[in-house]
Amino acid sequence: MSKKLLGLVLLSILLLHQAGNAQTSMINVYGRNSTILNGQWETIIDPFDVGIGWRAIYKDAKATGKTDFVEYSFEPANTLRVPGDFNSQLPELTYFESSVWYKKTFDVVPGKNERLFIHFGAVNYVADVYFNGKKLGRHEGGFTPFEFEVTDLVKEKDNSLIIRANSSRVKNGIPGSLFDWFNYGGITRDVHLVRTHRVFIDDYKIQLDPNDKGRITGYARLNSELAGKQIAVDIPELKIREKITTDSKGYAAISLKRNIKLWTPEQPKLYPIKLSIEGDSISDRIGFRTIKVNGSKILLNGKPVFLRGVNIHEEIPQKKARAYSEADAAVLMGWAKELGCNFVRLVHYPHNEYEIKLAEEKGLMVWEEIPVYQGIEFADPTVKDKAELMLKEVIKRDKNRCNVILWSIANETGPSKERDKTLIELAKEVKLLDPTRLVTAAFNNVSHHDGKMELKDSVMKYVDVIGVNEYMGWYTDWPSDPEKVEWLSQFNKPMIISEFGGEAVYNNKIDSAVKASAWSEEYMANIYIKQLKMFKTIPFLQGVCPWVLADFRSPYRMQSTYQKGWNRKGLLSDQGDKKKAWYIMKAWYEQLKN
Ligand code: GCB
Repeated sequence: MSKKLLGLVLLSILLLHQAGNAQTSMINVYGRNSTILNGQWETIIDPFDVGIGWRAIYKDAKATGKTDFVEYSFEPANTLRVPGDFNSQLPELTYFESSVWYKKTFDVVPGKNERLFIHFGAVNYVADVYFNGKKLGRHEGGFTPFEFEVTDLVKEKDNSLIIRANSSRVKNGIPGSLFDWFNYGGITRDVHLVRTHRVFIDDYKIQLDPNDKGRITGYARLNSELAGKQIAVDIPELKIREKITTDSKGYAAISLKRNIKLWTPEQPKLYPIKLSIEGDSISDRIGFRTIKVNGSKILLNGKPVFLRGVNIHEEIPQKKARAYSEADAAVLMGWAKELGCNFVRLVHYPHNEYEIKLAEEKGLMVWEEIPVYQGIEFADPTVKDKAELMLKEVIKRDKNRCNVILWSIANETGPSKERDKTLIELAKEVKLLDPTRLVTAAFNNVSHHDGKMELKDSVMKYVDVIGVNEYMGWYTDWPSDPEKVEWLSQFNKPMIISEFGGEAVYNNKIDSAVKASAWSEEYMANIYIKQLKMFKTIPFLQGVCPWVLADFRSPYRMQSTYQKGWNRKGLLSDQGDKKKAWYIMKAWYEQLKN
């Protein structure tokens, strides 16, 4: 074989092996014709990650007869639950950060003219997907959906779906290699087998016209560029039963005038809708609202709104596990409602759809964020591409959720040439992808001098709402008496205090307001009392989010007396007990409601 030919062969093998990196997936699998593939999946734990190399676990070898020698094979006795992080399912996996291989076998009888897709809600952090012996592709990023088509590969019996889920922290990953939360690995969200017609509605956007409260606007788009296809739009409660027709791009615009009851936190009205074309349909529940800024105000449906928020990690502390189900979402959003919130900051990565949807039902506005977090490697050019893809994935997924009002592009990143350039480009990208929502980022570099706090990071110019994380009374001293701290801004924009707080172990009574006896509930409560005093004086403050709803696990927090592997800044303990600071926050929020 000539050198050139050999080169081409090797390249094609490489491409085949890495083929089909997942693109953004179809939206709203929950509203489509699909079968859930959740359950117990066979697994092989692969600490040294040899399954992708010489052990070739993806080949799914089985020993036949007594003399055949296969070291790595799936066995029905070794299973883990999908969805669910693997760390919380076996004691030996508690701090495991490498590959677990999963296998699911299933039968499927495809209908005539049907297409089949395997859709993953999320796999943390890298997923390599194999189906009936063929590599379908790879997805990087632990918190966003992806899918692969399997129409031409399915058999009626014994389809084999194999996934390598690798949770190693990656220096140029998103997040990077250090972060303050638990690195739950595995197939952490639902897996669906989605059935569509040959031609189906891949994407749609239905919302209130930002400039006309009596008009619904948007579009529906087919998976292929087919002109002249009719799409029916049904919103029974508004007596809408319209037919729209696709153009040569497979795109059809929606514009309908109606008398619409708007979505608000107090009355979170959602309308059942259905989109259908011949052989295919998709259902959703959609709310209508506008969200804008005007000077330093945030306007919901044209009226100023103060965001009574709380930060939430996707974790159920009592279970020491990643939250993944409708029931888990009910726990987290139930707590936020009980606290008196109208807003939740879902940190520091896109959370599952159950949470976003339940928040929408309960009247909670949402800040969504991608894990561009602290020590991220901005100097590596692939980081920006990864961040951009992640933004595309989450915006595509959640753009019909009216409660999502803020897309956050970063949390606590120190200014540098590369960081500024990347964040400015990401902010612009969000505006292109979704001009109807607000872009934000959480900054922690407010400069302070002479008792004054001043917003002047150059990236702040490019966001609509400035998030500020400050830990006065905990990581930093108070610059002066709380009510005397003067906040200055070079920008005529709203600010949210996106984090504040301190740590306390529930029921730790070492009394006193001095730092030496920190970790007591009193000390933490005192920080809250002072913070609220300061908040009342900041003219451009339009919302606050205490850090954090509940104590959360973090291998970053191994202090051996109090933390023991937990970040203890929760308003709730790791068992869901209310600390003193909870009651202080709740009382203020109740007061703000009236
Ligand atoms: C922060 C980070 C958050 C941490 C928190 C803390 O500023 O944004 O992820 O967990 O502080 O507890 O230090």
